Amino acid sequence: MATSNGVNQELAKIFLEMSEFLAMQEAAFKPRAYEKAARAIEELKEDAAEIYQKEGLKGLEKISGVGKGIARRIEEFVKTGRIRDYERFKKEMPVDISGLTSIQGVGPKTIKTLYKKLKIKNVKDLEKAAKAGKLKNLPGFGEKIEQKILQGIEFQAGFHGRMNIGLALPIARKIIDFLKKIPGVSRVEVAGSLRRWQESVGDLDFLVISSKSEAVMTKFTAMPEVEHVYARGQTKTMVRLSGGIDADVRVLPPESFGAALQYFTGSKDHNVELRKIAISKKYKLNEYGLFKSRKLAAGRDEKEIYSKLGLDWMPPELRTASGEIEAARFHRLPDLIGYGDIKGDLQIQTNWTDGANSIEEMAQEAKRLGLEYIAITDHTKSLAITGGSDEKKLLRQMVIIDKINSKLQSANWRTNSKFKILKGAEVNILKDGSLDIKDEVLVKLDVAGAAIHSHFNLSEKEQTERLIKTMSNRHIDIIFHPTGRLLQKREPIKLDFDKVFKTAAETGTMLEINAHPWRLDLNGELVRAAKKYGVRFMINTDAHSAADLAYMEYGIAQARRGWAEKSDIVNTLPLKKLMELFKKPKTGRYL
Ligand code: DGT
Ligand code: CA
Ligand code: CA
Ligand code: ZN
Repeated sequence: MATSNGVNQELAKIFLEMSEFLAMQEAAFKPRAYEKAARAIEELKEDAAEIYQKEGLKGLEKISGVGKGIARRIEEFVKTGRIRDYERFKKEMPVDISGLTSIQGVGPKTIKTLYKKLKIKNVKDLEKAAKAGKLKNLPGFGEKIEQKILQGIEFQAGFHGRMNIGLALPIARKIIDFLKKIPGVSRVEVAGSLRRWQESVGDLDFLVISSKSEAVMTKFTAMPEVEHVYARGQTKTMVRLSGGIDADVRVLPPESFGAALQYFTGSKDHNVELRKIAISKKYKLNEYGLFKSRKLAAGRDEKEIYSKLGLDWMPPELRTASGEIEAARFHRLPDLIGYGDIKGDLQIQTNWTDGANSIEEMAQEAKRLGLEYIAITDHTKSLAITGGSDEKKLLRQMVIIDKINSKLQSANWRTNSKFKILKGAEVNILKDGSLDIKDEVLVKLDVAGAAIHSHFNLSEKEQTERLIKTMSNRHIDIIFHPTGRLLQKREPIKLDFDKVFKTAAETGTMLEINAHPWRLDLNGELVRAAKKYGVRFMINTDAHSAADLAYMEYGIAQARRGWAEKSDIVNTLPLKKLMELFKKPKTGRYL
């Protein structure tokens, strides 16, 4: 989880913007270096200023991704509160870089042209210019790009006010911990879309049992994160948090807590179906309880409410009004994969390409998290901006992984544990579905994943044929982040999912449930559709730093929203079983 460390956050933001400024100047390697440093500093557990005060420049250089030049800039920031190079950039081009780059199709070079030619500084200026038709005449632009930029702006506006789950969950957890410490509080839960693990949330809904409601409201509204208090009452208070999201707190008596938890977890549609069942059984159901002729029949416990209505209790991830109530009535709910069931992470980037940490560091953190294995899957050569591996570099990496594994083995023997690093790659899929790494090298990998990182705008037919061709390669074990979407930034590629899922099952290719909170790809809905074809999945974090390995839970949540059971997810297998599976020819892996 990212820390809320102020200096680190500020430095990370500056370095990220510097990387964009440097990219505008078409500096060859520098932008990537600044981006990596930004990522490493953002996820640093200690305060960069403290590191500098204790250990000086040497201490800063120990941070992965931080070299001499960047260390000196951190020093400058700690001493003077500013970085002159950054301020020079900002003066030359006073634009809202992070706002503008968040629009699909707008990169550093575009921003430079937009500013130089039209003085566009932010998304609002950009929208105005695009609507006035001023972009199409710029060098290298044209009608199509103007339309694409407008679409990108509209696409982003569609998310207005909703927050990605990867940002919302850490905030909610912090508030839960805070509320739990208030004297008199005996229980705290978050309900709503967050409890259902929806990919974005509109607001946070906290439910509290406390003997002293006044104290809860006073402490809650005085939290440093609270930016504005909309309304404050005895049982309900509504605020706006500095992260830009609203939060409600309700203080409840224990005898109706279960009813409130059920009601405020939703979804609305699920509740509507539930209420219909209640009415058919002559009950009345609301957030205070389940009543029969004014008498409370159930309320303290969520399970009790479902049970009185003749239903099995179901995890919140399933409550989407899409058949779960019917399944609960006939005791046919799936036995969902659990949050502790994953044994290994099979998509991990390292500092061999665009990751922040070394192979050893990633292994160490994975081991600490209790995993049994990881696969190193750095990008391949046609993704040049990441420094992707060619065949020679991949073979070199395999030798190094063997060495690290034999070191690990002796450590395993001493500590009576097991941990193994598998050799993998995230092979780039070319426009026609062929790959940028030769089969004779792919065959040497333990796990070969393939992914689309370019040509996102092909037609559905072309895109589907492209993926089918990749899946037909007998060395490709899995398709990573199959739709390529980036939440609030890039739409999924167009695919004929029936054909894709059918081919996955026929060829024995696994599909990824990418756990990165900005991807969640496949998402729950697609997982459920794919499962009907018998598709098997892997849940991976796509970690680009050691801290990212914690993203696994977001992927598990999507799997659960897709009704997936443990047996549907291949990386719930212990290492030995997984390797046995991968030794089989692909077509035998679904049997
Ligand atoms: P969000 O905040 O937009 O991400 O989505 P939710 O699901 O958290 O919705 P929210 O915060 O408006 O309300 C929390 C839950 O309260 C919702 O999931 C179901 C319940 N609820 C709210 N309003 C109604 C309503 O008018 N009818 C019913 N049946 N349930 C409601
Ligand atoms: Ca909500
Ligand atoms: Ca709400
Ligand atoms: Zn990728």
